[in-house]
Amino acid sequence: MSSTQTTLADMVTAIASGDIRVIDLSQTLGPDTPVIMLPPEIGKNSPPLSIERISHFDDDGPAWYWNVLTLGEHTGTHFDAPNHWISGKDYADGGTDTIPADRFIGPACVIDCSSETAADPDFLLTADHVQKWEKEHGEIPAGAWVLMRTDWSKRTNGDEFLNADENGPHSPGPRLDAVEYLARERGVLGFGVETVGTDAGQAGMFEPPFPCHTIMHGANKFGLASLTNLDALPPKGAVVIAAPLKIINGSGSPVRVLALVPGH
Ligand code: 23J
Ligand code: MN
Repeated sequence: MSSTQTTLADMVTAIASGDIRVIDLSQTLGPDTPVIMLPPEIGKNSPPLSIERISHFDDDGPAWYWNVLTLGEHTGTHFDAPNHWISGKDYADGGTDTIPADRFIGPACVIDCSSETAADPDFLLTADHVQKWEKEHGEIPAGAWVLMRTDWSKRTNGDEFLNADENGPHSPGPRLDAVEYLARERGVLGFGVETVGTDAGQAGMFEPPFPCHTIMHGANKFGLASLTNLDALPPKGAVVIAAPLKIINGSGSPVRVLALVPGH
């Protein structure tokens, strides 16, 4: 066997034995899944997911059960493609159907912001914070998923998850300098979060607005939103697989995100 064949064979053996564990980073997707709520003055909103039954072992289909889904591309645990944002709209490989499949797999760097976020729901991750992580764990490699752990996924109540008041939503996210550093100095694959979108709740009022979407997608990078179980990942050493549906010219899609981690 070639060494690559050995690597793959070892991998499936290790998954079967539990030496490599598979951690599901996806939330269950349903009609109650929280969807981002944009102020109507800035744009139209995405509806919640709805499920319509076609048949359930009945007159409409005696031996089969199936449903029709109606949902936005950016619902629940989902992937943001570069063409989702005006800054990334012209990449020939920037849609869900044109992104090369090898870009759906990458090493993960997990930055734990859970204590900061517990103290301040509007906490912003800075470039300085990222560099402190690098001093401890080593340089973020090119092509890495950078995942911001906030424990926000533990807010299982939709109102607490969106956390809006009269001034809009309050949830953590990255500051402009952090996303510039990750996209330009580190060449990451993308940025993933536990919150409803990759930008902070208040980011519509930042300059530029929605810096994570603007900078990451402008650099042909991806986003992952509404992740869970980031507290089960090591700071480095996990491999993340996040492959969106191959929607024609899609701007994103719900996705089953898997992390492979050392089991012992
Ligand atoms: C549309 C407009 C603003 C934002 C978003 C979508 C998302 O967060 C998203 O799901 O990509 S901030
Ligand atoms: Mn999105």
